[in-house]
Amino acid sequence: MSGLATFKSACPLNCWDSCGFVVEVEDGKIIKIDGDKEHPITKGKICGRGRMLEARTNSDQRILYPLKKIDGEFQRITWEQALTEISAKLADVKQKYGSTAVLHSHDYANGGLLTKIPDRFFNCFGGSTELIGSICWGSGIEAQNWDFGNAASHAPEDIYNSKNVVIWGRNVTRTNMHLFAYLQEVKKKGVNLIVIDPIYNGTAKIAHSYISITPGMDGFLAIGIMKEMLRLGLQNQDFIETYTIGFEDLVDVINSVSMEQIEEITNVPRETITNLAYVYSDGPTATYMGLGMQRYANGGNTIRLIDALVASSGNVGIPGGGANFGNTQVGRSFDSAALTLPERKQETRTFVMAEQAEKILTASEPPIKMIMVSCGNPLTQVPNTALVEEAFRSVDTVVVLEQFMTDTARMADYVLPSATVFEEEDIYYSSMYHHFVNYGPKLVEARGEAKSDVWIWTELAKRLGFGEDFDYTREEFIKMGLGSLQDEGITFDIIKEKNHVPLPVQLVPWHDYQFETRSKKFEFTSSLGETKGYDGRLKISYPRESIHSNQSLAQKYPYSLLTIHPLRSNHSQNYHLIEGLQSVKVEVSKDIAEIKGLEPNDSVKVFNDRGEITGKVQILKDSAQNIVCIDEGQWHLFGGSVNQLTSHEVSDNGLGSTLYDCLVGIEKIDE
Ligand SMILES: Nc1nc2c(c(=O)[nH]1)N[C@H]1C(S)=C(S)[C@@H](COP(=O)(O)OP(=O)(O)OC[C@H]3O[C@@H](n4cnc5c(=O)[nH]c(N)nc54)[C@H](O)[C@@H]3O)O[C@H]1N2
Ligand SMILES: Nc1nc2c(c(=O)[nH]1)N[C@H]1C(S)=C(S)[C@@H](COP(=O)(O)OP(=O)(O)OC[C@H]3O[C@@H](n4cnc5c(=O)[nH]c(N)nc54)[C@H](O)[C@@H]3O)O[C@H]1N2
Ligand code: SF4
Ligand SMILES: [Mo]
Repeated sequence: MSGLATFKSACPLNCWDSCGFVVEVEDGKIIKIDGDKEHPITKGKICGRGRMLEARTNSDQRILYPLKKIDGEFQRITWEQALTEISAKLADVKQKYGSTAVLHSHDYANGGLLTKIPDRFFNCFGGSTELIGSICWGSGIEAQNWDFGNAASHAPEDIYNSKNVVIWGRNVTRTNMHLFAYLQEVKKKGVNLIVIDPIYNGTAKIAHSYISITPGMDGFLAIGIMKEMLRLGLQNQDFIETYTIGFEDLVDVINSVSMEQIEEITNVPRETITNLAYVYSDGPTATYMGLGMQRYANGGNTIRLIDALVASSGNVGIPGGGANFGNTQVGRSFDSAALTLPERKQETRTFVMAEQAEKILTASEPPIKMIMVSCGNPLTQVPNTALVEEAFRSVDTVVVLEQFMTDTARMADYVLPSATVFEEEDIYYSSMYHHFVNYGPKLVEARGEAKSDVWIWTELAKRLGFGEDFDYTREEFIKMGLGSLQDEGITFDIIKEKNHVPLPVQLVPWHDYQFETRSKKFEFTSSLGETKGYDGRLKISYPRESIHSNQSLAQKYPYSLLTIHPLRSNHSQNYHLIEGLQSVKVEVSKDIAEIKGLEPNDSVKVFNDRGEITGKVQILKDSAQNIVCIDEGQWHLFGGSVNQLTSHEVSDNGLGSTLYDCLVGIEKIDE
């Protein structure tokens, strides 16, 4: 390609918004990224993380050649050597220990359909140790599977039908900018906007009410609202009687706790709770949950109690309502099985994602002998960094497919250079918010010797004797994944032509009240939970690290550490590229600043039994008490990941993390 040209493309980042792009290319180089005004949801607006993909492609820090660590130093090797050695190691491990001695460690850093290809690779390999659940949203998705049978959100425009909107623990201005645009719009039209969050964030600024809450206690607030609803007779009795099961179990829970206890535990005044009962009964009321509040030991139960509130107030299945958490109907539109060939695996073992380090260290039959990492940076992002590091170091061979020398890549034995979004063709979507799939063409050649992940898995497959399973072009793979969507007119050609195409999902989920649970009803008491060996009832439950559940720990470490998502980086992806991000910022609530005598820019250490991190103080304008907040994603080079402090214990329904369920101490230090 020569000269200047513009093309439509798509953001690949793991984000609520899945934006449409317009990309300028000059002489084979990405020059600029902007929003596609014709995208029906994202409407020409994109965030700085999207724009930074230009720097991520052109940066001189990109990894451009295959690397092998020899005597502790990385040396450039040829692709032939890398692929031959890695495939020989895979074959050897499989032969000696079985294929489950290989772990595929990944997250969801790229929203392209073809990021499912490694699953095809490992299935055809005969199986592997797979990660299940998610440190991101595992407990909430599992909770909604228990309640509704699936996690589905209303289409973005459905917010126009709402009378009230409750933003419950979602940091919309930072993480979900197009929802923020809708909020600004509906607010002008008179919608009542409420924010419930321990931190007074950007969204709280435009809300009619900001309700600060003690972290991890949202389930109690939901119980309080339902208690007031029942006292005042405001619940939707018709919906409860016709379309739900288990309400009587919920009533037992509601009756087991007093309003005084709820006020004390949540630190939300009774009057506010009563007002919320009216808000929920005088709908339609849309609830947009974030992922923060389910990263606690009681996170699944918390989301289930909020679902229960939304359901018992009659806000399920109606325009303008909804218990919006994730939107997995989007991802489920695709034919994953055709792409990943699950029937090909002969053996399998699963580790819950949050627990991968502990499992690596304790696995014996077989032990983990090799780890392949793609689309993830576990040494920074997975909780309990010290344990993750110990686990990864204990394994004979670690191979990382990467674009940059991340903390994880740095400790690998082989690093394979991966192409970036504009260097390969794919289609992109997010199962978090809207239901449009976007087209992303190949716009430039991959730099240096970087290759697409699909190419890397294909070359390894050929050397391991199952090359025929990979003997397809990218286009053929994409068509495979489109599956029956093609019969509904959603073909690859149409996606290419239109750039963004709506998937056939329910725009108002559950409008027919046909739930996907076993009873086909909304389940206050979950049969799926029971099938999995849990008590399927809702319950009273606390975070693992709180004054209510562990008094001595709370005396030793009195402050709640929230480790929320950074504004200018998707997780760890931009810290090395933006100078202003290369230090640790420790935000503290005013009460802590007062007690500890902290001023802005003071140096502090934040610590608990798992680790310690140092940084510079900023004081939160408004928040719940006893809050310390450090953005996640920081690199070891610039002060280190806050996950040095977080716990790898899983949440109550087993598939999520407890990243925010973390008590710490804080002290001023001399610099
Ligand atoms: N800028 C930016 N945007 C992103 C990302 C990013 O890294 N950077 N990552 C993307 C990804 S992968 C995800 S999962 C989403 C996450 O999107 P969000 O869910 O919006 O983000 P989080 O940072 O997880 O936390 C959200 C909010 O939860 C609040 N919170 C924490 N604990 C509690 C609690 O106990 N109760 C209540 N009510 N609130 C609580 C925090 O104060 C914060 O305001 O963002 C996506 N968008
Ligand atoms: N303390 C704390 N920890 C957290 C969170 C938190 O809120 N607090 N949030 C959690 C959440 S919500 C999430 S989703 C996870 C995210 O965890 P990760 O997905 O591991 O985080 P990223 O920093 O996005 O790292 C992804 C890496 O994948 C690489 N990458 C991007 N695209 C590709 C590709 O196409 N191929 C390959 N091979 N590599 C690619 C990037 O260069 C980057 O280094 O972190 C979790 N960790
Ligand atoms: S990171 Fe999210 S908001 Fe930003 S451009 Fe990408 S999809 Fe849009
Ligand atoms: Mo996430």
